[in-house]
Amino acid sequence: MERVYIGMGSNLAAPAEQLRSAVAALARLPQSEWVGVSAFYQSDSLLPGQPRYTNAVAALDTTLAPLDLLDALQAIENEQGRERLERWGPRTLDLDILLFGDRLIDQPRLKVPHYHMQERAFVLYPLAELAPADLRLADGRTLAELLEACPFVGLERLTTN
Ligand code: A4P
Ligand code: MG
Repeated sequence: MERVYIGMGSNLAAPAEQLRSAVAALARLPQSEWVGVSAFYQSDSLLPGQPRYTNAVAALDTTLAPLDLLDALQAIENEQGRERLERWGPRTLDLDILLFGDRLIDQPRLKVPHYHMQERAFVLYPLAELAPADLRLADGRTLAELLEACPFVGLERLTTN
């Protein structure tokens, strides 16, 4: 079993509802054991002019191969009505593999750790609810160090999931 962290984001069609459905779908993945989900957080889109996002991080233990997990996540995105009209466009559901055990993956379809996660408050703060502070990312920095360099600005932690 390897511990996998999955970043979830939605900014269309009742985002919190989208994340709740995604949690239910992730908990049913084959060859996998559910670990848990962070609180939900709201923040403005990185791209101006888009609706606000709701984000969270989920953790599971899996024996799925990385590309099989990616296929399963994309199937869940598609089931929840994701239309890929433009890259970075608004979306009903985005599921990103943030970390996969301690693997470094650099394939055309899959790069792990997920790029830019080191700087994104809407990834790091929910991740910190599930992962140990001494978790080391690929570049050798710990989660605690990344959080220190990433102010909790513009994030709103919701009290109910
Ligand atoms: N891919 C490569 N590596 C991975 C990985 N680790 N996990 C490939 C998942 N997929 C990975 O993804 C495009 C391709 O990336 C996939 O086909 C897969 O093979 P996508 O989900 O279709 O495209 P995207 O989501 O538009 O791109 P991306 O790069 O995931 O977008 P970002 O950078 O996540 O930006 N603001 C806030 N507040 N919260 C957000 O969540 N998200 C975005 C989207 C912009 N602003 C945001 C947020
Ligand atoms: Mg994505």
